Amino acid sequence: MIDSTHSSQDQIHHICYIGLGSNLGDRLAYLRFAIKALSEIGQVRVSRLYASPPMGPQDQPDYLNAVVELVTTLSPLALLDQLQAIEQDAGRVRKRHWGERTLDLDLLLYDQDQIQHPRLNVPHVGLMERDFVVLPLLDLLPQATVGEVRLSDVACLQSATAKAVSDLPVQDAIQSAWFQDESFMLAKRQA
Ligand code: A4P
Ligand code: MG
Repeated sequence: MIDSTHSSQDQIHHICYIGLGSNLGDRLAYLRFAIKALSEIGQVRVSRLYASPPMGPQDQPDYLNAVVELVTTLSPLALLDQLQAIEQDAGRVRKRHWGERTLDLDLLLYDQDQIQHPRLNVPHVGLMERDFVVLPLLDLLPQATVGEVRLSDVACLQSATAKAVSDLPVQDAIQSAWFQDESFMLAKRQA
């Protein structure tokens, strides 16, 4: 499905997918902050923006979610360090499992690698069960397969509650804010 590529210096470029979530404070600003920070690590493409009710404790605000494709030379753990640093810079406080957060960055896929490490599991454990991850991932990779499974066939899509903000009627302001810098939104990766 996805494969690493080589630059002219033969430095390996890895194709990674990162799930973004926010449900505290200025959610859109936190997601845009994350995209800007990720674009400083490598080349990015960005999915549509989704609104989703919380998975987990229900006494928390709705989430905004998106997925970023990042092409980077970083190793998986070095990339995780960067993701956690960006979360910290966004004022992330860990209060409770699956609880509210200004910014959550999950490494969903790293090439086709399977990684089991005390700090990192890839593919991300919840990927196939979360419509708010699968839908934006499909924006970027419509033919995606993880292992033997086609993402467009996963069961969670049958009862999806996440909605593309562009499909919602009264979200014009948030939608235009998402697309105000179109240079990195769904742009084609340079060869
Ligand atoms: N870790 C292991 N594998 C990974 C990976 N692939 N990517 C470790 C990122 N981190 C990974 O994560 C806990 C530890 O997981 C990290 O220290 C890292 O070493 P965390 O972000 O500190 O804790 P968390 O996010 O509260 O826990 P968890 O289990 O990662 O929660 P999730 O899975 O991120 O879910 N509802 C909606 N609608 N939308 C959401 O985005 N997000 C969550 C959080 C809950 N409900 C949601 C949403
Ligand atoms: Mg997380």
